[in-house]
Amino acid sequence: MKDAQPSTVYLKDYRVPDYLVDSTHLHFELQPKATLVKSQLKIRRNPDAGEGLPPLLLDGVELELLSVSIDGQLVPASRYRELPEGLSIPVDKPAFVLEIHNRINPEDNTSLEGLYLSNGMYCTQCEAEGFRKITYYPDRPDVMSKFTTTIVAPRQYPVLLSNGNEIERGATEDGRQFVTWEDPFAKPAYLFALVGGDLQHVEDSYTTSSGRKVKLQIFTEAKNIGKCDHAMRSLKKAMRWDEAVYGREYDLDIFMVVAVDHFNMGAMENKGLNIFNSACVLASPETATDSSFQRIESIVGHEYFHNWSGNRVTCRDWFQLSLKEGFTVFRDAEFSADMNSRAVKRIEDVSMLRTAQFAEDAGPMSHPVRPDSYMEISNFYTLTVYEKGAEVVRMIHTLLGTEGFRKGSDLYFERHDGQAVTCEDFVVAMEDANGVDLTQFRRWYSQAGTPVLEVTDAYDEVNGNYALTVKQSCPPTPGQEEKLPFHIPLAIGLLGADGGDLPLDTSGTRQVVLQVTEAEQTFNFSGLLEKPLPSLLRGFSAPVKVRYGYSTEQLLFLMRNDADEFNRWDAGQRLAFMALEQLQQAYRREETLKLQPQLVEAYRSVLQNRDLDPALVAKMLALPSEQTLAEEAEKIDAEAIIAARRFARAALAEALKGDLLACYQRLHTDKPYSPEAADIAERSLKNACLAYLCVTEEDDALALAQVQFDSAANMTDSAAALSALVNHGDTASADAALESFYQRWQQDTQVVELWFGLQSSSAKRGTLENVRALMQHPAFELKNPNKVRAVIGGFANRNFTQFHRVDGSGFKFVAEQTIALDKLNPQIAARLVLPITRWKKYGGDLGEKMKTALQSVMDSGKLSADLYEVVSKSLV
Ligand code: 0A1
Ligand code: ZN
Repeated sequence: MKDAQPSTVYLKDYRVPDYLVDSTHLHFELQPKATLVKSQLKIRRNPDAGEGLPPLLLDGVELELLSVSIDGQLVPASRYRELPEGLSIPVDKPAFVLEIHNRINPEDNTSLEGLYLSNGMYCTQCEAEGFRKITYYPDRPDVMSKFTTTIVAPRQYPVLLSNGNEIERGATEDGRQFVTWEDPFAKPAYLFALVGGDLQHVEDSYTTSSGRKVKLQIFTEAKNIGKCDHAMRSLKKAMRWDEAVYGREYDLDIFMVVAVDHFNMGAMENKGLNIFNSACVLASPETATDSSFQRIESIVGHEYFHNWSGNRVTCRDWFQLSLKEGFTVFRDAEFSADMNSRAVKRIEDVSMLRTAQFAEDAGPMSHPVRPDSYMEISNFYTLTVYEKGAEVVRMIHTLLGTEGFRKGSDLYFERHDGQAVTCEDFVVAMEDANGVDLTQFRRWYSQAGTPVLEVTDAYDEVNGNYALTVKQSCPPTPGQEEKLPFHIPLAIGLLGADGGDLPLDTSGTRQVVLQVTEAEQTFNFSGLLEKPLPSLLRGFSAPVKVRYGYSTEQLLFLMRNDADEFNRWDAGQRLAFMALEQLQQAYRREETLKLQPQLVEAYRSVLQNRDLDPALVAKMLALPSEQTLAEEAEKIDAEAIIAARRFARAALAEALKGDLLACYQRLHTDKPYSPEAADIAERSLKNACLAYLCVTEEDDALALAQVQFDSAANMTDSAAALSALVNHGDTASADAALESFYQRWQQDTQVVELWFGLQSSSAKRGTLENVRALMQHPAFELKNPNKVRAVIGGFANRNFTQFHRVDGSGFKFVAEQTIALDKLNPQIAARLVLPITRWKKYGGDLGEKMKTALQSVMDSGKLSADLYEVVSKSLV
């Protein structure tokens, strides 16, 4: 925690580094409370930085400095200055070797940045600015250096890992052992990693397209060694995919993955030594659900893909974070789409974007994909930088086509290999390779907010002309009152009365990407023999909101006929949204609630449609979440949202129970488990049916859940049944199921996390009282981010009903926990507080109560920079 008020860093202030580091030799002597770090840096004046020899400024936080030497000569303490955030050393020659010795305390490091201990295992997390918690260094991504690392440790840590290749190992005179690693690729400090522990590993190998044999290893604690196969399979698929789709090969002889229980994020792409949150790498059919299998595949892919998009070509400064993250999320999404159902993957990603990213973009922390200022960079690992950033890359892909995009990425990697570059460099490579001008498109990087497209149309029967008029606007965001028009690729088709796509030109094209570039623009189509129904924004071709006055009948028609599967789903969502709007209004007027019969019939025909991918059916049967409804609302009326959605779900369950049961029974077979896409799809539909059936709270339905719970041979079925019992069963059977589940799985960290999350996010079970009780459970640990996310995060983010209790107790609870957590782990505290920062979107009393809770965080005393930034920006 810093003493002065955190200061703001601006993109416009970027300057090249004064000094470069040609090589970095690190020497660690691991000890829980006093690890000794010796670093030897070959430093040289940066020729691009100007004249003279300014003092050398090194970043360093919470370090105990022992000594400083230059070219073998001890520098007296009176010569250098220790600053609150580092060290300033006078320089009198343009090139020299600097040696620094310092001590750190991994055991007391609960921030999980720098070097820390997790269940007795040493590990590091250096992105974004964690390396400065290890030793004094120019901790910025445009300083790239070749690292060698020696780790010395007592024998109880037999596994000692760092980046690159192992070049030496042996014993020290006092009986400890050491290992030396050398990474041949220059890299910024944020990609450094070290691991030391008593670990087991599984091993495999991969031969790259040019014939290089790469050793693949996944390290875990012994008890988890049986949970590595899926990650290993995913890794090999990712390596093959990157060769096939991007022509990118792996470049070292070894690739290692380590699973760690205490981790702030999902995983980290350290060069040759990826470190993963255990929950994002370990899986077995008995202990992990299908969605974790899929998540692991995508995260393993993501980290692996960073080897090129992030490591070989890295970021110049942290404002460029989306350069690596947006691009890599796009790459991992395409990888997942190729491995599984493309439409379903798109639906999942867009659902998340529409709820959480749109909400972020409309809230107090709204920022462009390339932010222009920050107080604490950790706060900018956001859905905007990652997911919207990926949408921006996807739009470039849409504009250039698959081949054009590949030409652009080839040029980008070739031109910038070994460099630290900017989002601008990425766009320029795309332009240069294709001879296009993306000047206006660049606004996606600099303007925040979600654009809105108002679409109207007119058909002229006499001459067969159809005119589609698109008006774009974008709401103001902090610091950006006015927005210039975006360049928006709008993919559309026009449906005829038979449900097929009409030809849009003489060549018979049936889908076009309209280039929306002006505030208002009309697109004309001629030769249409009938009035078409537009299918807009196919595949969600841009991260925007589209308004078009569809009638219920038109949406039903699109749901049945649209050639674009994504838009079939989307039509269903629009329809459900309209129905839920009506219910909310009726609720506010205290009228009797009644669900539109057309919606029920639409869901019935989806359920009966055996031609559709079952996973798509499952998605189409799901009503928009409460969070989605809240995001769409002008002002959030939590009570009406809860009542409307609960009523609609119950009415659908009641009306469709015959079909739901038939579908459930058809899909509930004793086929052995496999995590293949087709099987996952069937289980997802089956369990969606089970959940709906149990909404009726009828004995027969709950009995199905009980039988499935008692006999499930995989975690997907077991967790789905448990969830049905917890959310809809009577207290006694829910208690019994939860207890037996815990008894069976208490040794398994990942399953216990699931067990926590299932309760805290339950509208019925996850009352504040129960959530507080879960925090007293022996398996809960405030120092472990996964447990915090499962219990407190599950309540604040996924339990709309209990979190929004009218007495405001949910908000107060989140505020209290944020304050407590800030003392241990500022990054996690700054995320946990987010649900109570959106108070302006709530009307009246609830909004006031939320603001009061937020204010109490501000008034609680000295906050970390991370938390201060979020809270202060949300109170204005
Ligand atoms: N680069 C990682 C994300 C990451 C960022 C920060 C971390 O620690 C605070 C950890 C991981 C990724 O995109 O996977
Ligand atoms: Zn990433």
